[in-house]
Amino acid sequence: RLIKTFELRADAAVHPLVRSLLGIVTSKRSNLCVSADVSSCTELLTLAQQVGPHICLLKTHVDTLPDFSDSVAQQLRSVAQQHNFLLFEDSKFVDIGATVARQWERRGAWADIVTVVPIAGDGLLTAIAQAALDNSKKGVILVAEMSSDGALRSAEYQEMCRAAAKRFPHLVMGFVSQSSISQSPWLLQLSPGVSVSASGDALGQRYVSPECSVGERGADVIIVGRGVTTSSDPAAAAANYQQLAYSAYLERVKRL
Ligand code: UP6
Repeated sequence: RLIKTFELRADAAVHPLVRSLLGIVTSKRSNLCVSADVSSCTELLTLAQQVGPHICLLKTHVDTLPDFSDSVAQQLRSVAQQHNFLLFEDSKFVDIGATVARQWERRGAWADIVTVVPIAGDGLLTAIAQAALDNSKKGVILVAEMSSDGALRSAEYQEMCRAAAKRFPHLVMGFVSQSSISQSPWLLQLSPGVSVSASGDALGQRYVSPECSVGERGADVIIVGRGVTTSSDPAAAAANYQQLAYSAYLERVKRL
């Protein structure tokens, strides 16, 4: 990338949420997103408080939380404000526009950023753009390449993702991927499948280290779930991933 620092990329950003997120990343010196894959909203709120100082994003799957409600969303928003991070619902919307418009209220409306799998054409992104009346306050991340064993690695699909990002510049903030999808400096690469200790799980997840994810594969933000959530001290684990990922980013800037 010609424009390589987060500061310069924030200046080049089209999407105001990319600017906000990169502002958080540089001021907190954290390009860590914790994936809060826990079993209850009490655990979710506790984890958010514990890791809050160390993250730029908190990622959720609210459809896995039986007790998720507007009140929980509100409490989460206040923790996010207190610790200055954004809320990222990993909705992986994949359906026709009319269906996503219905899913949006429960799974999309409450968060700052959602994920989309853009295989169904533009209807779904149009539905989100219409539902999120003030687009500047909502962001979409396109799932372009997954971390797991056997995942689709298709040049044609990646081109679809790039093209969708171009057609919806005020909505799309970047990609979930394992490699660089776009050269546009204002589009972000978020990469899950990161662990300091494991190489995979029993169900096909594949992990690389934070250094590999950021330094070699081009991640701007790493996404870490169980590496933090299963630790006996989630705050210390998050602090460790934060330090490793941000150092790898600083090294990358020096090298490029
Ligand atoms: N996730 C992946 N890989 C992808 C896309 N998303 O792992 O390609 C999500 C999972 C999970 C988190 O749904 O919430 O990122 C990774 O969790 P883990 O660190 O515990 O494996």
